[in-house]
Amino acid sequence: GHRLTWQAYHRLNDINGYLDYLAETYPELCSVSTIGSSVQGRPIKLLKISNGKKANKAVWIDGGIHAREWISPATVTYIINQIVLGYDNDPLLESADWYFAPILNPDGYEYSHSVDRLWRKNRRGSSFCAGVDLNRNFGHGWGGQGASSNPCVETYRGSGPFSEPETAAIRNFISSQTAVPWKAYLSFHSYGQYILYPWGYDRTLPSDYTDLDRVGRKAVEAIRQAGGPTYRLGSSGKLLYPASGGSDDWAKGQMGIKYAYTLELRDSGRYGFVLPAGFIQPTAKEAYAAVRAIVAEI
Ligand code: 0X9
Ligand code: ZN
Repeated sequence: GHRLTWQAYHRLNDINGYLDYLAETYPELCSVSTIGSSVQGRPIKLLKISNGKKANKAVWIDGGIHAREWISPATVTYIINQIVLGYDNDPLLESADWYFAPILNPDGYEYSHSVDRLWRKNRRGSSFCAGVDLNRNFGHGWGGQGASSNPCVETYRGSGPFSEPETAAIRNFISSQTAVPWKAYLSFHSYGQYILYPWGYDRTLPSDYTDLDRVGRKAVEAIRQAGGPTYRLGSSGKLLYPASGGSDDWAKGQMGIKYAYTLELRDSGRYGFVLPAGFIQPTAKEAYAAVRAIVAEI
């Protein structure tokens, strides 16, 4: 294992090597496991950061659901680094058990590095109309608006809910941890600078949306305090567009994790998905501020 730089976008093996490095270097605090395998057999790795205190709240953070959104895994690993280095003597960090899956779509991520920079889906199937949009494949309202039944489309939902090993891996892991008191589910995407909460499958709001809005406002404020741009806040279905089968809807609707958010990182369209590496550090820094603000409130 080895460290990362956050001055360049790293390949899957380097990111997985970084997780191994943390588990080797901080064995009391960090542990790595593999929660599943991709269509092409690549491991989906999970890093847990915990001091073992029973009263801790549990926070899930994932990245890399969409292959081309490289700022997402870069930001998630940056947040991991900040938490590990700052863990001792920071009551906010110590009050949580942290679960990180930085790259949920490893096949697509590698494909976007080696073949097609703008690849989005996983790598199900062969060259002709390959791939399932993993963020249309989760099982809450699967098959509804904003998801396609056509494999040739960028938002192809798959043959059924959790048909893909990548979405099944996270479903199996989170639903197996029945004793874990999940409080937040945070999924990092790009781009657009949004903090989104359920529902995404249509324009309705959850009954407790005022809580999600209040905590989301703290995150928006923290990003601005950290020197970042003003992120927009709202429900996915109303602020962005209705899109069914998303991970956030599943986390809230099926797993009962109250504070479920999708964070759309920088930028607002100048570079879009092809955000230059020089933006990794400012983007990740403001995202870490947002995570702290959310965890402080829940
Ligand atoms: O469309 C998506 O999957 C997300 N935007 S992205 O540009 N990263 O593809 C937004 C997902 C919001 N959540 C739900 N629709 N459930
Ligand atoms: Zn995305």
